Amino acid sequence: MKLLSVVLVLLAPLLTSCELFLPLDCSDIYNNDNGRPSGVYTIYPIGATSAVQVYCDMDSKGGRWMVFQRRMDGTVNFYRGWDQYKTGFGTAAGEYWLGLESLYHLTRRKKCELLVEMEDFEGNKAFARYSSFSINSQSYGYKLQVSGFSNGGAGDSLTRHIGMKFSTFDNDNDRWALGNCAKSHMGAFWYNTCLTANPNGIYGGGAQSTLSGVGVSWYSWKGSNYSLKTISMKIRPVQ
Ligand SMILES: [Ca+2]
Repeated sequence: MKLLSVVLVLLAPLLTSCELFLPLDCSDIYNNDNGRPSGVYTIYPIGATSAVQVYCDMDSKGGRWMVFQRRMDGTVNFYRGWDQYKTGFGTAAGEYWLGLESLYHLTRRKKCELLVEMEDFEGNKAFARYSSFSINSQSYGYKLQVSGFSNGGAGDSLTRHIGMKFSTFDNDNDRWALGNCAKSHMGAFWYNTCLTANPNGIYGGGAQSTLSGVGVSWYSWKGSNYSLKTISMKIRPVQ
């Protein structure tokens, strides 16, 4: 007991002088040092024990963006079940899904905006932006709330998904009574009956009829038969 007290007394100044910096998101990292480049950082979306690596985009449209979904080369399998979409998978330096639980906590604490950037195999780029983005807790099926669309050439493929719960092949919360959108479109998303966007679909090369309806798609830009080269979904607090 005496030894413990001595240790605590010795540690006390050390603990306070360290003043641990535990960023909640990429915006905290940027605001702490706005010279930090885009790249992989550790954030703590649900407190000190919730360390998770994410890709921070410090360049696009003012930076501070935290990527929660990214496809770029097809190296990660996105056809996964509920538990994986809840906790996240993939690697922050490449393709990944942050996880619905972290996303819920991040969008609950701060009012966030959403940027969806995409690229086709011909080198064309486009984006869609939404001034407000949040999701509800798991008990509400991580229901999607998004509004305030502005067009960066990609068009609006998310509005049809507003108010939808998240669905995976093993947890059908969509509005299609006769089937499971996650299964028929080989992805996981806030499916309605069923979709106008499938960012977590099967990665493939562009306009392939074999991937019709199951590819990585954003209908208002390239239609349902085109599987995009890249797509990323990123959020930041509204300042
Ligand atoms: Ca269904």
